[in-house]
Amino acid sequence: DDCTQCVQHHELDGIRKHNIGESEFLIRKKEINVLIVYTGGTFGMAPSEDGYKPATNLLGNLHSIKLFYDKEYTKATNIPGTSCTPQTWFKQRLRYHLLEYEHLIDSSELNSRHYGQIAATIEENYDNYDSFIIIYGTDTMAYMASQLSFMFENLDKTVVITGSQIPLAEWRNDAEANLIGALTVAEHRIPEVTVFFNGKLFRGNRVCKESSAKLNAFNSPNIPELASFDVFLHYNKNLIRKQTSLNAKFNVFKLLERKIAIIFVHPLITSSIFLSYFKRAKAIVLQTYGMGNFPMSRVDLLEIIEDAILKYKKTVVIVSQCRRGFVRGSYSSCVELKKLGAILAEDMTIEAVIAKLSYVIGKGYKGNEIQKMMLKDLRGEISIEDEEAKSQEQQALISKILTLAGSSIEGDKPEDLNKVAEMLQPILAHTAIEESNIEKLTKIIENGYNINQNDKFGNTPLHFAIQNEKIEIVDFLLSQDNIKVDVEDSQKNSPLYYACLQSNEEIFSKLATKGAKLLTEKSKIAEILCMKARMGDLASLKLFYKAGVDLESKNYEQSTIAHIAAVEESEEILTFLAQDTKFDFSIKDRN
Ligand code: ASN
Repeated sequence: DDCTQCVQHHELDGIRKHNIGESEFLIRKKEINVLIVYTGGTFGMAPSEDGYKPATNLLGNLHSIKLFYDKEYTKATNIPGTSCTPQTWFKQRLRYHLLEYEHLIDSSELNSRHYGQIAATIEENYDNYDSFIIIYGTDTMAYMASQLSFMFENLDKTVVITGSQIPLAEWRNDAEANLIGALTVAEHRIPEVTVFFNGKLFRGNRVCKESSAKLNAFNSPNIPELASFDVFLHYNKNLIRKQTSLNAKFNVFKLLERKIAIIFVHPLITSSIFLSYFKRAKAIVLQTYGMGNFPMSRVDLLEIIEDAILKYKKTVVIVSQCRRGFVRGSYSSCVELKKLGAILAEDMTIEAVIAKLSYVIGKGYKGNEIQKMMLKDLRGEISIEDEEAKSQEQQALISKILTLAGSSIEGDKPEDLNKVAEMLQPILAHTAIEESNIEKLTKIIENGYNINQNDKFGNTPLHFAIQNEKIEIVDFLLSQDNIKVDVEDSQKNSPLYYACLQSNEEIFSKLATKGAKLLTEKSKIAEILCMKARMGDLASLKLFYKAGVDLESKNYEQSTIAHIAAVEESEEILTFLAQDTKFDFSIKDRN
C-alpha cells in the first residue's frame, strides 16, 4: 500500500509482485465511478420452458454475489443508487450505478433505435462517470461495438461491452468472470469502445462473433487483442488508442444512414437477385471471394456494378468472405472493380464496414469523399497508415526531441524535421562509427545523411573514422560511390593526412589506391615532419614521404628532419633518409 508507483500488486506464492508502468492507464482513485448499462442478452437471462429469455432485476442478482457487492461498505458510505465492489486487485473500489433498461432485448432484436438509446445513455451520463460498461447480447455485439465506435466522436473514457454465453443465473456460467473482467478494464483509461470476453479485451470495431457455443466466442481476426487477463494483466499498450485532444468535446452522432445492402456473392447468384439489392440501397457491400476476387466472366453482374457506381453514384465496398486477411488489389478482378470505383475494404470487418458506411454517409459525405473517409483510419478499424495522423505524431515527437536537446527550433513545421535531422544525424553517425556499426551508419545514410559533409567539429565521417582507426568503417565509406576522398576538414587536412599522422599504413594504402592526396599547406607539413622526427616516428615519416611531401622542407627554426634526427641521434631516421630518399645532407639550418 505504501508503494505509490506500483499499480498492480498482490501476494502470489508469498512473493509480493510489483508491476510498475501502467500508471498512464490506471485510474487511481479510492473509488472509480462506473455506469453499468444493462440492455439484455444472455448475461441476465433466466431459463424458461421456451428457452432463455431476458430477465429483470440484475442488480438484485449482483447483490447476491460478494464479488460485486460489499454490502457493509456500500451501506456505510450510503450514496443512494450506487453499489460498491470489495477492494479490487489495485486496492480501490468500483462504485457503480446499474441502469436497467425497461425493454431488455435478446441482441438479435437490435435495430437503429437501440443504437440511439444506448448512445444517448452514455451521452447523458458522460460527465458523471469515469468508465462505462454495457451488458449486451453476444449475437450482435460486434455490430453494437462497431457502431458505437463511430457514433462516439472524441471519446475520452473507457466504454467496455460485455455479455456471456451462459446466464449469470446458472450455477456454471461465464457471466461472472466477464463482468469482473469488464470492471477491471473500467479501472483503466482506455479511450475507445472495447469488447471484453473470455479473458480478452478487443477493439470493438475489430471483433466478430466466431462461435455460437464456445465461451471463447469472440475474436479479432486482423489485429491482436488489446489486453489479455491471465494471472497478470497484459495490456498491448502500443495498440490502445491515445486520448483525443484534450479540447475536443465528446459528441454522439446519431443520424445513421440505413440504406446499406450486403450481398454474399455465390456461384449460383442470378442477375435479377443481384440487381434487386442494388436498386434501393445507397451503399452496397459486396462480399466476394478471397482477397476480393469476383467472377469477371459475369458481365451481367459487372454491368450492374458499373451502372450503380458511374450512373447512379452509389457506393460499392468490397469485403471478403474470409474473416481473416484483407481485400486488396492483388488479383486482376479486384483491380478491375477498383478501377470501376469500388472501395476495397482492406482488413475491416463486415460489421465495421456497415457501421462506418452508415456513419460516413450519415455525416453527409458524397462521392469521392466517401471513398476517402472509408479508407481513412477513423477509430482504429482499418490497418492502413494514416499519413495525417502519422505526421501529427511525428511533429509531437520532433517537438519533444527538440525540447530535450534544448533547441530553439519550434518543431511544429514539417521543414523542422530536416533541421532535426541536420542536428542529430552527425551525432548518430559519430556513435555508429565509434561502435563500428555499419548497419546503423547505412540507415543514417539512407535517411539522407551526406557522407561528404563536415560536422560541427569540422570532420567528415571519413576523417572521424580514420582518426579513430575504424578500418571497417573506412572500408565501408570508401566503397560508397559518392565518397570524396580529398574532402578537407575544418583544419584544411584531407583524410590522407590523418593516416600519415597516425602512422596507419593499412588505411594509408586504402586511401592511396583511391588516389587520395595530401592538401595540408607546406609550412604546416614541415612542422609536423620535424615533430615526428623528434618523436622518432619513422613509420609516420615514411607515409608522409610516400604521400609526396618534400622531406627537405624546414620548420620555423629553419631545421630539417635530418637536423633533428641528428640531434636526437635517431640512426633509424638518418639511415632511411640516406638509403631510401635523395635527401640533401648539405642543407644548413639557421645556425
Ligand atoms: N441471443 C443472445 C443475445 O445475443 C446470445 C448471447 O447473449 N449469448 O442476446
